[in-house]
Amino acid sequence: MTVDDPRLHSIYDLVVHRNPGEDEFHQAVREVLDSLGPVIARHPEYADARVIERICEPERQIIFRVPWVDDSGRVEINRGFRVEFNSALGPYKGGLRFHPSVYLGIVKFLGFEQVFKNALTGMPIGGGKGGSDFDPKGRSDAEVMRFCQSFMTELYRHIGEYTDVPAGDIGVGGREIGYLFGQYKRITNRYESGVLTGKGIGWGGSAVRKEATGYGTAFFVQEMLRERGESLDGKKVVVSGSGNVAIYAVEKVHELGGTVVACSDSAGYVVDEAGVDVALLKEVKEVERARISEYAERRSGASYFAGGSIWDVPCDVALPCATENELDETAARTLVAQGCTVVAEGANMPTTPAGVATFVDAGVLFAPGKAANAGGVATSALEMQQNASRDSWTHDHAETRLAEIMAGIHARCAEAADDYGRPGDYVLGANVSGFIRVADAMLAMGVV
Ligand code: NDP
Ligand code: 2IT
Repeated sequence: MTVDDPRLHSIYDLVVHRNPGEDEFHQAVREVLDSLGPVIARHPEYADARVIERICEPERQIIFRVPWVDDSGRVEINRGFRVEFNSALGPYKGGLRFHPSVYLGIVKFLGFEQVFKNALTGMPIGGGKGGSDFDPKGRSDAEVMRFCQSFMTELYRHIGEYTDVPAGDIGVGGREIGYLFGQYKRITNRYESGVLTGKGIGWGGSAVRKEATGYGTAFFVQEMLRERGESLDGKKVVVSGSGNVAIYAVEKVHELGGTVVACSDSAGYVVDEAGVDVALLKEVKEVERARISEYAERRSGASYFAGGSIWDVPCDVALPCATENELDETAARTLVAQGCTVVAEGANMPTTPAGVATFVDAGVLFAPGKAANAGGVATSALEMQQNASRDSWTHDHAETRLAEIMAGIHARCAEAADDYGRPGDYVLGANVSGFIRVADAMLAMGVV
């Protein structure tokens, strides 16, 4: 992959220079700039107004101290972040990640991706992301609550239903959103439902938000396969991770006729040729918050592999749903050699650039995260709609909307790829389509 246009090359060099050491951010920028050469050739007005340089610079970056007290009475100090990347299309929108690996470069890569992903949904949402290097693993509910309360004690002044609307990401699910919302409400004395998404269904949350990212990824795969006159029926699928996105990707793949034969966590993976038992997976991961090894212990016929690579398991369809750069060139070659023909990213940037190139060269149908995992944020936007109108939709209605939105995203990617002479190139299609929507709004609003 190359940033071939000299103007794009110099923008990329500037991003690297101005954001030293932020490797994941550089990678995310490069992946988008690699697609934009033909766009600025056709639309010089974007380059003239320096839209790309502006898009690469976050509108606002907030870094703050998060002090809290653990169960033993020890004072802990974490670092909190919120990067408000782009508000051309709507309030900043994007998740919060709590994981020890979080630093500014991770939050900026996620925020940057979010801008284009959110544009691709066709909904009125800008892009942002936040989080902390707090590690929720092994922490009690009371510790997680105190951490969330301290985090919100700073964050509340920066967010709002018309300003910035956080949600979940790695390490942030319904429990954390509950604690965060409770503290926001307490500090502001406002029951402002639309300030956070991923809330519980009984207090302002949307049906299907919890399931939406994983379901959406499966729907996107279905759309890609339909182009080839195929379906998920009878397909063998491998899903990495076993968190929110992975669990519901497994569930929907099964409903659509595929069989998920392996999933993982950061310690290892399980193979279950009979098909992953979703009820047991939910019990182990959502209820008990235990390790995936526990699944294999309780399920006859399943095996656990400590460490190793889940991508060694042969499959027709691979869905990386854990974290960034989890699928490298070696893994991509193994997948292709063993007959994998479809890859859709449930996670954000899980495939390395060399991995993506391997898939593209091999003619694999490859869906980038900003298209394939956009169902989560799209359903967050549906939650915002319901909150704004004080309404609450049924599960079936929300799921129908999600399926329509994923079909729309697929169509936008496919049309942009066709338009730019690269049919079937979902990477180009997603980047170009998302970029044009943001860039046109920025042009209309002047130099701001
Ligand atoms: P969860 O915290 O629910 O689950 C994360 C899963 O990925 C766990 O199985 C975890 O294993 C594994 N994982 C996390 N970090 C690593 C790592 N460094 N190495 C190996 N495995 C790891 O998060 P989500 O399911 O919500 O998020 C998964 C991915 O999907 C992320 O890339 C996220 O940005 C993306 N995403 C999430 C959306 C959402 O709505 N939640 C929407 C769109 C994208 P372990 O438990 O061992 O840490
Ligand atoms: O990466 C993502 O799109 C998310 N973590 C979901 C963001 C959201 O606002 O629902």
